[in-house]
Amino acid sequence: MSDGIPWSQVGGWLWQQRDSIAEAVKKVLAWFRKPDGSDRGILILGAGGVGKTTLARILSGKYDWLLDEPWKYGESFGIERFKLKDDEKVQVVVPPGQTARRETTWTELLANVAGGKYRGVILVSANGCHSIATSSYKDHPLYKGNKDDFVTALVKRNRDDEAAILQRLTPHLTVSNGKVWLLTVVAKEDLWFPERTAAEQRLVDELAPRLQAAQAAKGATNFRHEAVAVSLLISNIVTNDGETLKKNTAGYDHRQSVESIRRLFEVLNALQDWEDTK
Ligand SMILES: Nc1nc2c(ncn2[C@@H]2O[C@H](COP(=O)(O)OP(=O)(O)OP(=O)(O)O)[C@@H](O)[C@H]2O)c(=O)[nH]1
Ligand SMILES: [Mg+2]
Repeated sequence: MSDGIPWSQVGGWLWQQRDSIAEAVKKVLAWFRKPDGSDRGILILGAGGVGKTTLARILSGKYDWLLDEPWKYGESFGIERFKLKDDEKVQVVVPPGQTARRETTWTELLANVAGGKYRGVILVSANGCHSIATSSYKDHPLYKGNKDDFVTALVKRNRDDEAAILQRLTPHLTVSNGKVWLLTVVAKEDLWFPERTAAEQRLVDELAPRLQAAQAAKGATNFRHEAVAVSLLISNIVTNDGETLKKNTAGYDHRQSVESIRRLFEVLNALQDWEDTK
């Protein structure tokens, strides 16, 4: 083990993390429910196959990151609303991310961001490692005869799309009414961990000018941004036919994944505290 934890203790260690994260999930659920005079929910936005539904399932306590199998990617077709059983007004709203499905759902949701309907927006990206729901990669329009070239082209197109989504979202935050936070989640760290320095730089370059505009317009009391890299689960990117497009990083283990989820919850708790500051 990398940092001196013997294998024999890993099971126990993971179990403890499970307990502490289960507590954090409870806290987040209570936060969603908190009556603050409004029914403002949380919007999760991002391209197709980045992990939005996965994240919403973790946040709403529907997915157990240690016990449940990572499921095969299936694109979402309509807006998913993760209602709390005992308070249907409080919602985590997740529109589908595939380009063809955006136009019918995103316009109104973005107008709602500007209208102050959400307490926060979680923008999910994956450093270009989006899942695809294609049978074989050879059927994909970007495939031109070579698999490596295809994966490179796909990752590049995905990164451009991530930048375009950020560009589309931020003006709505800048003009929005009231207090709002933005949490940038870069998911699938297990797939791009060796490229983390470049990934962080790209994020800073793309975010900085857009955040400055929102911060200047709204001020620190009304706008807050946080960013976190996370591995919600560990898995390869595979096509529906089972072809592997990108392998998870050798040596990236459950301990790192669970640590990243715990960091995510720490950030969410910090955002919750910030909401209460005047
Ligand atoms: N390796 C890895 N896979 C992940 C991670 N998070 C989610 N996945 C997988 O990525 C795939 C896509 O996840 P979803 O949550 O369904 O993606 P989505 O953003 O909701 O996609 P759309 O519904 O099309 O907008 C699933 O197969 C997940 O199991 C992660 O952190 N690491
Ligand atoms: Mg989905």
